[in-house]
Amino acid sequence: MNLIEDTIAHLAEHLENAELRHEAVRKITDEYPEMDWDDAYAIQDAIRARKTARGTRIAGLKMGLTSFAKMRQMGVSEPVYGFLTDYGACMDGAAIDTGTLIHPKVEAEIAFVLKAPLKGPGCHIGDVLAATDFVVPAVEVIDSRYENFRFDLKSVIADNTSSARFVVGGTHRGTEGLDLKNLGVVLEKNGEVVATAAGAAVLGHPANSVAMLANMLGARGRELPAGTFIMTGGVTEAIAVAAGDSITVRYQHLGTVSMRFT
Ligand code: OOG
Ligand code: MG
Repeated sequence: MNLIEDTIAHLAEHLENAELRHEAVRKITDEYPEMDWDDAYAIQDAIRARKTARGTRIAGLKMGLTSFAKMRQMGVSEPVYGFLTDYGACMDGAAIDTGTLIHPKVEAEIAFVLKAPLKGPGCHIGDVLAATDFVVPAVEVIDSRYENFRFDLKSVIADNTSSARFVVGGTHRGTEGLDLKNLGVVLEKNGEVVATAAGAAVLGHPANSVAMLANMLGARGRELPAGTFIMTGGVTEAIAVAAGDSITVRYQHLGTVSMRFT
């Protein structure tokens, strides 16, 4: 760690205020270039602590930048993780108010719910499949608190990996007999197909994303408890949305997830 406790607390307040006021700020590494990975996750943890102290419940965890499409889009090279909040959860078909967001984008994702805990290091795809209760389609609405979504990895980790809203829909299924690698995903904006992908876009298989999360948390002495809801990361690049847009994502074997923006 290179930042002192006061600076971590100050940056957590700064970034959380940007979220709550829906006002973009400059990426924090501009002012604190010495910030390291532990500092970045410490700021994210401090934002989480601010929220839980106010009564917010943590709804799950998310991996981000797990696909080449996303890494290319954002110009970064490694996955990151963050948390999901209860107030971020939206119903399938929901109207999402863009007035509470800065510059939202949507991402088609495959989410996992665990029936057994997972703890890294050494967690692999087999452990994940054995510990999975079911998978369910989900769309993440990301909203970087940084101007023009311009950030580096440390800044985006501190900003809770742009987490804002998420919509769970479709049908849930066990992984038995479900080919998650070849599972097709079609993203439509206002009735037009704007992105397509298969599950393998995420680290070769979306379960690898959960394994990587368990290993990243394991390195920090944490585990994934049974029952955890995990979003594995966008299978395509993120698609910008504005008031008036409607989004439908069709998942092979898992149904559809829809929302509109007002
Ligand atoms: C960071 C969050 C990326 C994903 O699914 O890849 C993410 C960002 O691109 O703003 O959630
Ligand atoms: Mg995402």
